[in-house]
Amino acid sequence: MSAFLSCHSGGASGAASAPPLRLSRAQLDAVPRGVHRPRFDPAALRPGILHLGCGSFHRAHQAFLTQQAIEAEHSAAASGQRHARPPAWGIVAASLMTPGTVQALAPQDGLYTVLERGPGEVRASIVGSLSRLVFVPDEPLALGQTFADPALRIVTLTITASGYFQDPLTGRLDAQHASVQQDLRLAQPATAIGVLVEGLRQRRARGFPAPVVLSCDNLPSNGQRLRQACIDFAALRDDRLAAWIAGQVQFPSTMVDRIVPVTTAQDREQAARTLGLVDAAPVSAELFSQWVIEHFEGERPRWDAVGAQYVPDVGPWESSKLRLLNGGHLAIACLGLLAGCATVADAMALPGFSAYALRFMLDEQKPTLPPSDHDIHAYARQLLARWRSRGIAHQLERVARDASTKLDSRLLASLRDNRQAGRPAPCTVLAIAAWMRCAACLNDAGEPIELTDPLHETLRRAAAGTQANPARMVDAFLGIKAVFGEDLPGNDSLRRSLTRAVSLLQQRGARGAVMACVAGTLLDGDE
Ligand code: CS2
Repeated sequence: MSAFLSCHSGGASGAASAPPLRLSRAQLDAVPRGVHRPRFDPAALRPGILHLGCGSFHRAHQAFLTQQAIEAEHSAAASGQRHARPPAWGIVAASLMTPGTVQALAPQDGLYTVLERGPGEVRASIVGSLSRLVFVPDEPLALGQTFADPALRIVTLTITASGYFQDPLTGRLDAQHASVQQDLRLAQPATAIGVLVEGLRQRRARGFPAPVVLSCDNLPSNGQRLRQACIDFAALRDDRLAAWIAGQVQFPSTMVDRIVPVTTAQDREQAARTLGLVDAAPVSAELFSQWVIEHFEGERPRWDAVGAQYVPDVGPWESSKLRLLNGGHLAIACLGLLAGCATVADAMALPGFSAYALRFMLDEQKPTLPPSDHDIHAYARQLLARWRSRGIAHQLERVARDASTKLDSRLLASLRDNRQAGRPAPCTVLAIAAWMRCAACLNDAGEPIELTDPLHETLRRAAAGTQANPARMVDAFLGIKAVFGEDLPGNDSLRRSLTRAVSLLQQRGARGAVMACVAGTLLDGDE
């Protein structure tokens, strides 16, 4: 596996004035020994997987583990045969909306560096599992060719919640969504769901078996959601296709976990120093990585040989990850942004934030988890250590991105459970109030916060003019049905709790409010 390294400088060419060369297959031999290189010939790798949404998370998680799985299988098969071909699990990595990653990776033959940051150490590995890169708008026919290859056996996706176009209240595809409507008019669809359904249509038309489709997004029951989105989309075109998808395509749910911050100029500099080559698209990640996959039938890379777990029901893993990790992240992000912090580690270093996060996880999220034998206390302690890790500069603005689509599964689902059980949840209420305050895009010191959100305009309108009046502000936000549904806006006790929390944030700032919450002076409901 990856070797530990100490960074060094210098270009591969050796000539002081020559510009450093770019990472590519031709330069692999020039990479220093301390850096892990693919243990197979990336040029000989034939594709077997299509990935939609080629962002940093995919490259630091599924593509990285797939490389290790290929190596595990290849070294077993190749012992004694020097020229054995690597198993056909190369990834066709497709970006649907932004060309940046594909453009950066193309001159590098798809190769890039993963910098795994642990306490006081960085491991560098070059990943060669991306066998083809596609920016879909530039190559509209490329994915058709991929689906037409019977060697395609698995499709994976990281498209975020907003890529599913699902009505949060019904869980069904929002057929009126402008992107869905546009896809229905196009011969070559542009959305991930449209592309996937079109690819499945072609498989059916050719009489090929359907690939297994694995959602790798942080959503509850992500496999079922993706299945429903595909069936609903297909039904808008052809009921028989919808029935075939329902009957023939497996959509196992998965839980994916690895903290992957946005790549920075420092990451690129570190990759260049380490490799002696320019890598325009390295990714930085924590050492921790987890992948839990629901059982399915069919071929797959040896993911289980490199740490992935197959289980009959992903539910317990998914709930604790969404509610403790992602919910905790969102709470820390909203409060940390108001407090003027840039990263998760910065926020976790503020007084009271660790105690707040622990209370949020153990007192408010843990009681809402499905029964399991998982050690949730150990999980929560491990999360605190992961969040405090100084090596990982995980931007709060990135965690809070698209927060309106994350609130439901990370904070509101447990809030509903807690209210039903009569359990107060002041930490959760404070996090939601902080999210409302963040929508005004100013922190406690009056400095700007940069947030992107599909409901940006709606949020801005709710925040406009209500800043001075917490009760009006809470009413304006609770009225957003796409976030709070039909039930929560009418809940007077919640309205009062949120109003108290917004007032507290106004008066004492996020730092003071967190301290008050930890001290037990922020009340929720009629406790
Ligand atoms: C984060 C996740 O941005 C977010 O919503 O909570 O990206 C988180 O870092 C990953 O899910 C960790 O596996």
